[in-house]
Amino acid sequence: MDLSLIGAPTDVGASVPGCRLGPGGLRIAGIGTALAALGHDVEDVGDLVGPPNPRLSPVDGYRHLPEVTAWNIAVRDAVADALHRGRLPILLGGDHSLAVGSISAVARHCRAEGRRLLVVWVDAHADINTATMTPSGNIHGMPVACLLGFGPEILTGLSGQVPALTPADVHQVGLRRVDAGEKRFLVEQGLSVYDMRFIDEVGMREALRRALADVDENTHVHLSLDVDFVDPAVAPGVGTPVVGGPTYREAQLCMEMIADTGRLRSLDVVEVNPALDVRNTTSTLAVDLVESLFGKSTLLRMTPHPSAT
Ligand code: DIR
Ligand code: MN
Ligand code: MN
Ligand code: MN
Repeated sequence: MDLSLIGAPTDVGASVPGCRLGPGGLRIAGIGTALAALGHDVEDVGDLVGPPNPRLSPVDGYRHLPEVTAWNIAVRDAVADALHRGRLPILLGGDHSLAVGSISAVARHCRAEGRRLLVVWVDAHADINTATMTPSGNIHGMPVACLLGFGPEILTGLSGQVPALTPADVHQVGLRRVDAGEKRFLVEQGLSVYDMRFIDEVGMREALRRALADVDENTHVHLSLDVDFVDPAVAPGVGTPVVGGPTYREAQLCMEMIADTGRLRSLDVVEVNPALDVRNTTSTLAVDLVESLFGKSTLLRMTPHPSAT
């Protein structure tokens, strides 16, 4: 496949700084060479440019809304450009607020091409806060709400249509810290959520089997990978770690099952925080996961793997 790496070195959507260093950490961990070694054509468009992190308090429920907006417009346009050129965009974040711009570009692209979009959102958090529910004002806790049409117009409208997504388009996996308002809102909106309790009791395999059940030839799968999805024992370099996450192998199985669909067409890798990391462990883990997404497997195998059906 023809892949485009897009760096977005910012943490304006978070309150813990450091994920602005994510693109550098991921490149040093070898994301480009690893994908090229799997046989892909890899283009690195470099880092997008945007405003610095002013480290201010929230205003009307949003921290740094002008800065988050500027970064998201840059991300949307870069992702749209890659898709327009027939390439598969890989957003190197940066904080998770950037998924608003990334997925808005993908949603617009799918609308224009008549494709069905399915977003797999893997995260410790639901990221479905609104200005009135948020405990922090951090917009990286709000991208799902924005994409579903709940948020500031400047962000909800980035795809050219509000909402960019409907709840049926989103499947969340790995949740284990959901704020009180988010719990109600997830139910109200009817999102499909495979939380850690589900993964404990039923398993990662069944979570992904259900999340991917209606993927067909016309489906564009987008994976939004917040690295705090993985247990912090394995992925320590994140701003908001939550114990009790998937093991290395559970996370890999999730990636492998997405790869097996053959329909992954865009990706966000976000919330890698090298400033909090240990010897670039978290970027290295993220590269391992991305390798699985793009075809690395232990054994030679058919795609989809016969056991996946
Ligand atoms: C918390 C933390 N739910 C908030 N969110 C995220 O501030 O809204 N941390 N996404 O990564
Ligand atoms: Mn997130
Ligand atoms: Mn998270
Ligand atoms: Mn569905």
